[in-house]
Amino acid sequence: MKIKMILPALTEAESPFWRPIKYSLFPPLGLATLAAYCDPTDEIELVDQHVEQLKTDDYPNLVVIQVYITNAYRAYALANHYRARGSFVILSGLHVTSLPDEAQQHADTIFIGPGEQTFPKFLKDFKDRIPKQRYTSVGEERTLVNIPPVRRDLIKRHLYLVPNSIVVTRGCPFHCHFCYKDAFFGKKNSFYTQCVDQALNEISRLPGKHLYFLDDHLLGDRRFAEQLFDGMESMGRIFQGASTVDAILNGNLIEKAADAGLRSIFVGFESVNHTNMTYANKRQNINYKYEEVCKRLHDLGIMINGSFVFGLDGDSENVFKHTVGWAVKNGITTSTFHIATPYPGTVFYQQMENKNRILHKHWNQYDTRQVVFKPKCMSAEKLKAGYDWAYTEFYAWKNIYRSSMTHDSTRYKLKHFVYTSGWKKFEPLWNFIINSKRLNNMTPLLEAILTKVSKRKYFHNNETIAVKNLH
Ligand code: B12
Ligand code: SF4
Repeated sequence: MKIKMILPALTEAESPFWRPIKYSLFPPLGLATLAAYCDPTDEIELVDQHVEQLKTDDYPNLVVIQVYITNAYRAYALANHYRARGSFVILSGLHVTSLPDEAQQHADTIFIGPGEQTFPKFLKDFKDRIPKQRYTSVGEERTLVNIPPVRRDLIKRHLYLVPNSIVVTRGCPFHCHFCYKDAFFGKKNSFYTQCVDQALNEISRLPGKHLYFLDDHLLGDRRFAEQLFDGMESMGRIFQGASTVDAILNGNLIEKAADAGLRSIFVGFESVNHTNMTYANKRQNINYKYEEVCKRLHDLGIMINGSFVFGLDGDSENVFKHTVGWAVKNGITTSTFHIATPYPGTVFYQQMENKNRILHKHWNQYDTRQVVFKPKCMSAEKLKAGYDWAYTEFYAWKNIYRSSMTHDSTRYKLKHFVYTSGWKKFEPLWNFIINSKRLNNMTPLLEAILTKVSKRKYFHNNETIAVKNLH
C-alpha cells in the first residue's frame, strides 16, 4: 500500500516575517511515530512542507495529515484534493481534537487525541475494509509501553538543525487554562511516560551528541526523570528540554539533569505579573521566585529560553517594559514571547467565548503573534505593538550584551552572546545554509556552543544540596 504522510506548512511560515530557521529545527516526529505502526511492506513517503516541496499529482492509497491550528485550512484543502483523486484521507492532531466536527467534513476518518492506540486499530480496520469515521483515545487507556521504534529512517535529517528531537513522555501533570493539554489528552491520564529502558534505548539509537527533548515537561515525573538522567550520565550526550518553575527549584533533579548533559532549558515563566498565574491556573509558578530559578540554572551552566505570554487579564501597558527589563536583568538567553491566544477546547477559550471577547475565528491567525480576543486592560492595537516592541527590544544588540554580562565567568558570557546573536542576528546566513540543504552541517557548531561552562560538582545529602564551586 502507498501511504503519504504530510505535515502541511503553518500559515505563518509563509509570512514576510517568516524565519525559515524556526521551521527547519525539528522533523515531523508525530508522523514518524505513527509510521512505525504501518506494515514493513507499505511504501511510505513522509513530507514536511516547511522544508521541502509538496507534490500533489500522485495517487496514494492512504493520506495521513497532521493538523495544527494554523495549518488547518491548508490541511483541509489538501485533504479535499486527495479525496477527489480517490485516496482515503485521515486527519488528526491538536486542531482536529479541538474541533472534530469541523475536520470531519474534509476527511474519511478523523482521530481524537494521541494516535499510539487508535492508529494501529484503524490500520487493521482499513485493511479489513471496515474503517470507522472516528477513533478516539481521549477517555481511553493510553500507554507508551512497548510502542515500536519511531521510523527515523523516513526523516530527511540533512534538512534540519535538530534532527535528534525526541519525546519520552506525553502531556504534563498540570492544567493551565490557556494550554492545549487538557483538550488534547482529556483530564484523566493526561501525563504518562515511556519505560526508562525504552527511552534510554531510543536515545542510544540516535547518532551524534546533541538531543532535543520536546516533552512538555521533561522533569514532570520525578522518579522517571531521575532514572532517565542516571542512565544518561555515562552516555556523553548534551541536550535541551523544557520544565516548569517548581520542578527546577524543588529537590536536586535539575542537578541530575545537568550531570546528564542538560545545557539549555525552556521555562514557562509566562508572566512576571503573578496575578496572571492565578487567572491562568498556573499553580506551579505561584509562590516561587523566578530570580531563584535563573540563579540556580545559571550556576549549573544551563542557558534559559524563557516563555512569556502577553495580554492576560492582569496585564496593562507597562507589562512589556517590565518583562523585557526583567529578562535582561536575569540573564535570560533567549525569550519566546506570545500574545495570549485562546485555543479552541481550552478553558481560556471558553471564558473568552462566554464573555463575547473572541474577535474572530480565522484559525490561521491564531499563531500567538496576532490578537484574536479583546484584552481587558489595553486595546488590541497596544497589545500587538507591545509584543512587537518586546521582541525588538529583547534582541537589540545592547540587550544581548547586557544580558550576557550578567554571568560570572567569561566563558558563560561569551557562550550566551554567541548563542543569542547566532539565533536571532544572522538570518541571511541561516537562509543561505537552508537553501543549500546543508543545515545539519551546523549541528556540530550547535554542540560546540552548548559545551559545559560550569565546573560545579554537586553533593547530594537527602533534601539539602551543597554546591561546591570548583572554579
Ligand atoms: C516541535 C513543535 C513545534 C514545531 C512544529 C513542527 C514539527 N516539525 O513538528 C514548530 C517550531 C514549527 C512549532 C511552532 C509553533 N508551535 Co509548537 N510545538 C512543538 C512541540 C514542542 C513538539 C511537537 C511534537 O513533536 N510532539 C511529539 C509528537 C509525538 O506528538 P504530536 O506531533 O502531537 O503527534 C501525535 C498526535 O498529535 C497524533 N497525531 C498527529 N497527527 C496525526 C495524524 C493522524 C492521522 C493520527 C492518527 C494521529 C496524529 O499522534 C501523534 C502520536 O501520538 C509541541 C509540544 C509537544 N510536546 O507536543 C509544541 C506545540 C505544538 N506548539 C505550540 C505552539 C503554541 C506553537 C506556536 C504557535 C508557537 C509560536 N508562537 O511560534 C507555533 C505555531 C504552531 C501552531 N499552533 O500552529 C503549542 C500548540 C498549541 C495549539 N493548540 O496549537 C504546543 C502544544 C506547545 C504547548 N505546550 O503549548 N512547534
Ligand atoms: S505546564 Fe505547560 S504544558 Fe503543562 S499544562 Fe501548563 S502550559 Fe501546558
